[in-house]
Amino acid sequence: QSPTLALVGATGAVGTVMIDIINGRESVPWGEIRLIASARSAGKKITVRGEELTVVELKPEAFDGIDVAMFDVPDEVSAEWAPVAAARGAVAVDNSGAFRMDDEVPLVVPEVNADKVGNPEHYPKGIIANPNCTTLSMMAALGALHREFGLTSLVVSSYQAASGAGQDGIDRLYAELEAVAGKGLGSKAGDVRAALEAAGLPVADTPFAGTPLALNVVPSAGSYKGDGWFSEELKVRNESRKILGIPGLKVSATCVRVPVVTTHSLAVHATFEREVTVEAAHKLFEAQPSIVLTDDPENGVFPSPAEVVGADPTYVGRVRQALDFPNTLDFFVCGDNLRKGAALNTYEIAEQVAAKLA
Ligand code: 2RA
Repeated sequence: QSPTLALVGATGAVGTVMIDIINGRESVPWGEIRLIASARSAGKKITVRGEELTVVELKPEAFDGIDVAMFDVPDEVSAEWAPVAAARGAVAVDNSGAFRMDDEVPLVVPEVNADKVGNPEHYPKGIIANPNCTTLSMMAALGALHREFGLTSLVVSSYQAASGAGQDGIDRLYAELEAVAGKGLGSKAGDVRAALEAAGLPVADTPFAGTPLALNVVPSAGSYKGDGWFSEELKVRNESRKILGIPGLKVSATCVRVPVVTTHSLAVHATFEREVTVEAAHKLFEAQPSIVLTDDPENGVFPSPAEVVGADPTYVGRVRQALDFPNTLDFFVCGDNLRKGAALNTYEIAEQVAAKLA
């Protein structure tokens, strides 16, 4: 009998992309697919693979008969409900931050550590976690390089899209762009903020740390964690170490929000134990099906978010040998934060679990 799948958070921003991914698959391993959401969205009809499904309310019974339950909901909802799904016999694949650093919960990127999905002993709580989209965006590339050359340290700057802050982030960016367009702003400190205030868009209300995002960049992502660090930067450090299996990996990240709708970019400075060349890195990237190498800077060929959004692979370019650091490469990656960064990786984990159940 084919395994059954539940999608919790079916009507949210990532849940919607998830349904798009399921509908776009040539074939799926699933028998029943069940859509689950809060009471507010229960009763909605959504077409999945040609069949109109009714969204059911998030309740313990909603997990009865389910083999794999994907969660695309806020941390506190996952923290409460993923264990309920697991107790009812499902393997919960969770895209929230609730379990990522739990020692009994593997943090999985199939290209890097698919072995963690192979055996239920690896997920004793019945929960598998999906990484944060910022970390995820560089993992396929770093995993390939680490296997060959042994990663020892990582310095990362992110350029994160507004949709990382959810639908509110997208709506806010569009509203700000509309309010500032065609006014010749951006050459006097405070003029963008003043224009937003005048347009009835006070910056105090934004998901971007009380700072305009239009015509600007904002060096603040996630919540402030003390000692100068934001949560997003600590996630990059902790999650990279866990996924790559390098507990002592030296990592320093600066996470910055930019006025891009969807697709996170990262400038990566990675140092290895062994000598690494651009040619060898190119070969590894070309051999990795989930990476597209776009690296001909002289002719203007490099990844950029507006050209990558909506695509499944990670785009890698600007690969170069760091001039003053031995065994070190600098490169630039772009990945759709709602697809590989969230829905797609979660779905790929679910597919791998299904293959083991079959
Ligand atoms: C962000 N990484 O971009 C977060 C979303 N999970 O804000």
